[in-house]
Amino acid sequence: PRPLVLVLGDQLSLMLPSLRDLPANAVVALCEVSAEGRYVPHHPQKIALILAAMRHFAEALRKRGYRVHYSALDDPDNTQALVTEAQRLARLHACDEIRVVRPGEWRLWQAMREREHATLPWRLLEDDRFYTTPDDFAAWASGRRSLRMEYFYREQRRRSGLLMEGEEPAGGRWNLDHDNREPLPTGTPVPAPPHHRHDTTTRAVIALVAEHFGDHFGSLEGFHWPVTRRQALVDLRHFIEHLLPAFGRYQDAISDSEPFLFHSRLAAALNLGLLSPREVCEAAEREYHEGRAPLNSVEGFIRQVLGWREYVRGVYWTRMPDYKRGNALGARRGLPNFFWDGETEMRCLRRAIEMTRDNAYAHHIQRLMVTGNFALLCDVAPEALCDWYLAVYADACEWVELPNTLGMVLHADGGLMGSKPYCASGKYIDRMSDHCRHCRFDPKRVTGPDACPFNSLYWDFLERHAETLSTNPRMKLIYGSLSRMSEEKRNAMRDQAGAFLERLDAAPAYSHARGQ
Ligand code: DLZ
Ligand code: SF4
Repeated sequence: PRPLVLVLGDQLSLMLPSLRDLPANAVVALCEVSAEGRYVPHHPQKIALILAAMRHFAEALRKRGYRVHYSALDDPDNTQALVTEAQRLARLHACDEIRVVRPGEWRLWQAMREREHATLPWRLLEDDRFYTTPDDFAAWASGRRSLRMEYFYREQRRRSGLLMEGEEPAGGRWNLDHDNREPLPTGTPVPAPPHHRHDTTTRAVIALVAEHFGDHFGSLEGFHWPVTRRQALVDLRHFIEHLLPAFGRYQDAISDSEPFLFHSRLAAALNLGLLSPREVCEAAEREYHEGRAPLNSVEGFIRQVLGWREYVRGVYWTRMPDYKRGNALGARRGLPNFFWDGETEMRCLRRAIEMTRDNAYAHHIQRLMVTGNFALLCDVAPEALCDWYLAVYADACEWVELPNTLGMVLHADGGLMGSKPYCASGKYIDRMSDHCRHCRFDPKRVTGPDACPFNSLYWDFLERHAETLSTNPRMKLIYGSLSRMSEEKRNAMRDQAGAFLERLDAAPAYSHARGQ
């Protein structure tokens, strides 16, 4: 047999199962295709990151003696879609099968699986770059009524031995989240992220992306992503030495001026294959054992990688394709136009969107409690918000983006992942950030021209969805407060929110949303 091994843009690891035990005549293919850049209008930095990392990875493979065919975006013969391009290359090199590791998206997985028995057959291999496979997750989930991440995570701790003292969790507690909710005190210095020098390959890719995808939302200027394993390791070391100790405390903080705070920003490198989850978890654990980072930081970080990341991937692969159609709250609104240009007077939203435009990144709590919370309160359709998150974040692959957005942010999976929606009023944002100081709205007012829109939207959301949410035991307290409010106050809030939503709907559609 003579296989063509297709390596996708988010599979850039030398440990990839399809690269092991290859016959000497095998051809490894990497394909830059415009279809993958456009099915949602990806942020130009995200496309540049993937293409630059692919080109560097192809070089690394060649150096190790692999025979590589690299389809560049502007090759005249390029068919510009992954499946057709792999088939073209297989024929070109007289290969009799195409091997590929499970891709990160149902759409591609399905297209490849349909060709398993074709004349030129596709062979799908399991991706073992994770702590768990979809089968492991299915085995854990079977027979359980609820799929709470916390129980999955504890089992992962036991299985991996991370932060374990015998049978017990290190420090006596599984979860130290309570210590991880401090706002950032004014003037706290935040270490600057490492800057990677752009070599000729990276520079060429940035120019190529500007030419082909320059009309997409997002700036290319501040491109700072690691595009090789070596650069990714520099970022890992930077996180471990300079950010991890304070990561826990300020995990939920939001800053008007600092886009990265103490977050690792390692997700993009992890999701592309430049780093492995094991090496980052083990590096963090070491800091705890050597006394250089506190347990709340290390546990918080390991929970994200060993717990959440594996958990959402399990949810994705065991629930697709139905999962993507979930819309438990019947949300139908289109995405507000300012998600594409930041033109809003709401300071917190404006800054989250500007930071997204500049960096192809916003941290977890901006995604969940600012842009996400706003979309939840306004009944934005899951599909519209999910497409936006998938497009604009450098780390977004559908397996991780979809459950986080549709399930966690929008509660559109009916509570499979989260026991209650993460809805919050302006009070929360005011407590966790310094945005409100720079905002023309007042987070303490609920009605009137200066009132923070989050406040009336919050109560109006709870009223609109009372039938679905008020019986939820975790929402009891808040529905109690709502029912104690006077009819007059409730009417005023309803009017305030209604007028806001009307204005939102009246704004003209933004024509560049899909790069037209
Ligand atoms: C996101 C992306 C982009 C923009 N371009 C490419 C590409 O040209 N070639 C490629 O192999 N992969 C690309 N990707 C990543 C794929 O979309 C990704 O592999 C699937 O979405 C599965 O996660
Ligand atoms: Fe955001 Fe409201 Fe604060 Fe303005 S007042 S920054 S809209 S939370």
